[in-house]
Amino acid sequence: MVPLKRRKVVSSFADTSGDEVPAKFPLVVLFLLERKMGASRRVFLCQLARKKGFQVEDTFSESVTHVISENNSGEEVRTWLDSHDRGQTPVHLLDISWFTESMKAGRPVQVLDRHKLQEQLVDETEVEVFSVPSYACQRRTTLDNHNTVLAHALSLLAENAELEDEDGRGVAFRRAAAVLKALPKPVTSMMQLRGLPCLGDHCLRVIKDILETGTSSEVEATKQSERYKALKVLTGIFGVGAKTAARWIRDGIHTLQQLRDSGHTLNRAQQAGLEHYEDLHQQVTKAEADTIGEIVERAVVSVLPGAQVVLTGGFRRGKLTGHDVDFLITHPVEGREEGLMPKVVSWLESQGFLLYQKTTRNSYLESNDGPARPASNIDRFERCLSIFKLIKEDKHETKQLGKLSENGLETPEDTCSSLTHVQTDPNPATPSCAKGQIHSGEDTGHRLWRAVRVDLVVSPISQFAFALLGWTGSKLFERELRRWAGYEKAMSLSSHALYDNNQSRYLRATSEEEIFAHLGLEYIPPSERNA
Ligand code: 8GT
Ligand code: MN
Repeated sequence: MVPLKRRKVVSSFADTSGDEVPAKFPLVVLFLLERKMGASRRVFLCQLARKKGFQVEDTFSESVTHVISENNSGEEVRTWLDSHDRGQTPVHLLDISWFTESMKAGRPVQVLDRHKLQEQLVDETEVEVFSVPSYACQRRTTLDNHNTVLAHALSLLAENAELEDEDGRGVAFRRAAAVLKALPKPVTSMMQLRGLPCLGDHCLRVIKDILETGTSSEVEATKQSERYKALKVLTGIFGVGAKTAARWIRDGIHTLQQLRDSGHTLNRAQQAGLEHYEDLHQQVTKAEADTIGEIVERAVVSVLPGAQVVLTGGFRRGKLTGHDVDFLITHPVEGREEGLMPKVVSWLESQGFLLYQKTTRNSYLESNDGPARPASNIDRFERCLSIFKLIKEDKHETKQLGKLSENGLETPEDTCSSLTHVQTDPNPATPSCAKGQIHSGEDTGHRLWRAVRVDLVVSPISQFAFALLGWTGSKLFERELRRWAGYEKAMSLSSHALYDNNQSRYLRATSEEEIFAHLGLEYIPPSERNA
């Protein structure tokens, strides 16, 4: 027997004329499951029960006390229930026999064992019910997980919500996907999910669909939808966000070609994004990230000896590929990093490494509202969003050319001079010639370079630990850290600092470990922040 909890007693209901009449049996609220019963039989039985003075709900709700089904197993009804209210609401799960006997008696008959659905066929003590902490920053999430299909499905719905500029829904799906990624085993039954955090009705429906049929109709429909495809293509252009893409779609633009033909004015970032579209959609490998790291390091130490470069983002979390490469730059002497970014950018530009760059100056030095409480979540470091020109390390071709140095790195000037006879591009190393002559439609197989998105951020050493934590990700892990800090600790965390509202002061930290300790969290290493 499923225990009945006290619930709000419905003491009246509307009769067919719409008038409120006192309920004959106020403690009994029926719900008839259409599954296997059929819609018309259900309508007939509901009318019959109402005529006899029973309260019958058309849709399942908290107030239902008796669920009646026909030809369903207890497990089937339980699964259905789980997908509706997380299976927490105690109700009688009854066979139609209880209903017919009650109709005959003109009152609810006593619930006997033979009326109850045999749902204990599955011994609940043998089903492993999962449990995970609520915040992603309290959990260890590695790159591998036991529920990739479910997590992918929910991530796709998250992506779709974000593409529709509905960030709240996006975060809800991301949180649910992260919970599934953190489970110790594959999910095989809805029962295992009871009591898990962040799994709302919508997510449970999707999971149930996949467990029962192998796919989710909603996910499949989303993937096929023209709007999703168009939003994905258009926001896939570097420099194009959800709002711009939606505007273009309203103008009838769904493809890159339609955008090119439309005559819409694109800003500099979008032009570069469109020009290098295909390259920027190729995953960046760890080897490529390391090569770029060596170049950035050369740039940084040549303009400021002693300065340090750290690979952050997904690669620091152990990912083998990424959509871009993120670096954090600092100098052990506070203040020496000031003005570093323009010099690094000039060096890289002079060497022909940049196809595009936009540098934002830092704003934390000028502001007076304190570094931990910026007006928005966007941080205020000196930052450079760029598109790098990376010489491909093709062993075959480089051997033929015989020009690469031992570590596979070569200055672009060398490449340029050595390649003039095999490329139509007279000077492929300079950004200007790349811009003029390379089109995104070009067969990249014949080119000896590729475009790669690279983000550079400069931080003073005093903020370095916070910046490192903030730029390592994942995005959800960061969001959860800030939520934890705010809701659980009355602190505010940013990529610049940690402010303790209780003590009205900033908490210093020189390592990520110290920040976790300030937050009262167990330290989670980067490779386990893949929420
Ligand atoms: P990827 O493989 O797709 O590149 O995956 P990723 O490296 O994890 O994602 P990303 O989009 O490159 O972001 C890397 C980290 O930088 C994330 O933790 C993200 O939260 C952080 N990040 C931004 N922009 C900003 C920003 O403006 N301020 C701060 N503090 N962090 C940011 O992407
Ligand atoms: Mn990244």
